[in-house]
Amino acid sequence: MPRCHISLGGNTGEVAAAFGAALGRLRNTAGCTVVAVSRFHETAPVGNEAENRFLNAAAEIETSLDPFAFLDLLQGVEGDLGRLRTVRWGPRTIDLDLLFYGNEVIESPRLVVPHPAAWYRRFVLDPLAEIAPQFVHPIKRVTVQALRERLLERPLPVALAGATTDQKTGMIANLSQTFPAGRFFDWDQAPAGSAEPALIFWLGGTPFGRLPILPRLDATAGLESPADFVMHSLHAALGM
Ligand code: A4P
Ligand code: MG
Repeated sequence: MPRCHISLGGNTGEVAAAFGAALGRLRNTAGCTVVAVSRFHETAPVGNEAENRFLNAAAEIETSLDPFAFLDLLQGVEGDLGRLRTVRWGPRTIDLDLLFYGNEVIESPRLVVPHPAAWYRRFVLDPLAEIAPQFVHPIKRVTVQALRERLLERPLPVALAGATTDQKTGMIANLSQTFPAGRFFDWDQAPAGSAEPALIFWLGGTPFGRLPILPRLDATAGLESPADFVMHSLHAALGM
């Protein structure tokens, strides 16, 4: 049976109780075995609307459900628990994301696996590294432990690629002020053979496919602007 990993997150209401209830629901589902659960980590919120600190965790599950049926299950559990609100009209208490479904790579409108942000978010990797340090990311081709450790370097080397030199220079100045824990540079101006940074944010233009697979990250793919995407991703990568 495929080995799956999920992340659990929440920042409203009785989150630890919601995590317990969600794991209980998965344990009681035919075709699902909860193999391991991480500690519950308190993490700094990433993103605009998030204010309260989050609780995050990871779990390993063996399932005979196919990836879409497994996503249906996770969304059903999210929906049921979200309705059990401790605060009336309060926002939902729990977010369940499918990080990995064995070694499968899926890119459909409803489901992207591996979860595209799993490999650079400390709030995902810290709990996941407790239960699956040796699991190899099917696209990045390094272990979960290595993905986490490469984010610990300080200052964290971060490159910008694509767009124009002026755009990158402006962004690098802003980012250097906002994130003293990072060291920012223009990938397209870096001398040949430079060491690979922890992250390369691609801003469009030159071909994405030319960038090294491990650190590359498409900042134009999200719903937010590339600049906001870079900010949020750095918050998540630096664990702040
Ligand atoms: N979807 C596609 N692939 C997947 C997948 N692998 N797993 C689709 C789960 N869902 C997947 O999900 C939106 C849509 O993604 C679904 O329709 C599903 O078909 P959602 O759960 O409704 O929305 P979401 O997860 O709240 O949105 P999003 O954009 O994924 O949020 P993020 O980026 O995951 O951010 N800070 C801390 N410290 N800890 C957190 O856990 N979480 C967020 C949510 C922000 N800041 C945080 C945390
Ligand atoms: Mg989600």
